[in-house]
Amino acid sequence: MPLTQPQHLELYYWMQLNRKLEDQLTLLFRQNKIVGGLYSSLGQEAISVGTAYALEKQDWIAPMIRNHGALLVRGFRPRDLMMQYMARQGSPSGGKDGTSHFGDLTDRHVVSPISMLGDLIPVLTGVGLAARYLGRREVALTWIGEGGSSTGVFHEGLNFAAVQRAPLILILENNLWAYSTPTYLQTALEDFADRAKAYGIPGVIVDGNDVVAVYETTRAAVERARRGDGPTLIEAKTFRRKGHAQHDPAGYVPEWMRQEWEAKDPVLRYENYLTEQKLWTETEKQKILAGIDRELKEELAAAEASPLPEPEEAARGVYCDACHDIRPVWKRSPDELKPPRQETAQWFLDGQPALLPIETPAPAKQPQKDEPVAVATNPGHRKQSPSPRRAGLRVKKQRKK
Ligand SMILES: Cc1ncc(C[n+]2csc(CCOP(=O)(O)OP(=O)(O)O)c2C)c(N)n1
Repeated sequence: MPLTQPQHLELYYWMQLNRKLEDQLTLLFRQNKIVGGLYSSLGQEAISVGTAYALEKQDWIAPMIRNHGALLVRGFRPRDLMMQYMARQGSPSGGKDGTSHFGDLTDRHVVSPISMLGDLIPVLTGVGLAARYLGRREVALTWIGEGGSSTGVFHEGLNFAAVQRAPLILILENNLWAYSTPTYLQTALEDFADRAKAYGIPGVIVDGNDVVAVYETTRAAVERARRGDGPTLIEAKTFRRKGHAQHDPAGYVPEWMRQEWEAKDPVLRYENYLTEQKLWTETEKQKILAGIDRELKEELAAAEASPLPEPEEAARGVYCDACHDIRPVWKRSPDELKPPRQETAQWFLDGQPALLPIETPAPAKQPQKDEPVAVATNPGHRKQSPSPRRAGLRVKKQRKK
């Protein structure tokens, strides 16, 4: 369904909130109020916002360091991020973490980031599969940089998601730099979307600086995943306009490249689009911008009012001392949800197979006299390779009786 006019304006609001919040966080960093690193998504706002906006409330995300916009779309407030970076008591992690390691499994369906690049892929695959086991049509989405796509777990995770037709969407943010490593030293591929071919899933390329294109591409992948047709890898082409984090001046990035991408700024581009398509007036634009400035002022005041945590807090929650309930919440009977004890699981929920049906290929027809016979008898091979010779199998003549 195409975006309505209010939805177009909402997208603009989220992109500007993402950008202006990060401007504010940069000021806090310069004032020495931020504990630890600060990562910027300048120039990548259309990806975080457009992808998260394509999801429904029941869906799941797991953000990475450049996905502040997605956290905002999912319902975290600017003060949550400000307090988190300033390690204040009121932050989602109670002041225990300086970056974005927090989530909300109950209401917002946000899985906390994992710093080890790629590890969120199998985790979110598991989240999607768990939803399917529970009979819920929920989609799981996570992001990875082009650098992170060279880890082993990226490939293991995506392969597993593909073969299980998990409702997973993986957004590969190709911002041309993984810390100081350019893409041409990262892979011999031209397009990272081509990684999908190895797993038999669609690999789609989208202009990551075009929020409407990002939204529409993600929406199509969401619908596909919800139908049960499996994962999609979306490569969003963009550029990292700042260094890896605040401490990195990124002197290794050529000036021409920086300038070229500044001209493609996603927020400016979207402003021009809204004007050309007559989707807003100057008054509406100014109202949105003034509202964001007001909102951020209030959010900052609330965040700064939160104290630092008590020192004793550091010792709490290191080991779980029954501090929280970690028992599973069974919405359905455990017997129904645990796989049955048998070698080949045929497990049904609501009349539908909970695991992918195991398709046993039909037995091969009896060979005629003098017809070559494939020695390798893996039925899977036979199913996919009509000609044993073409598939590289050893063939031998059947012995005459
Ligand atoms: C498995 C693993 N290796 C190395 C790192 C250290 N590290 C953190 S971010 C980063 C660069 C990531 O680049 P990319 O995936 O392209 O994402 P970007 O920072 O460009 O958004 C590296 C090497 C890590 N966190 N995990």
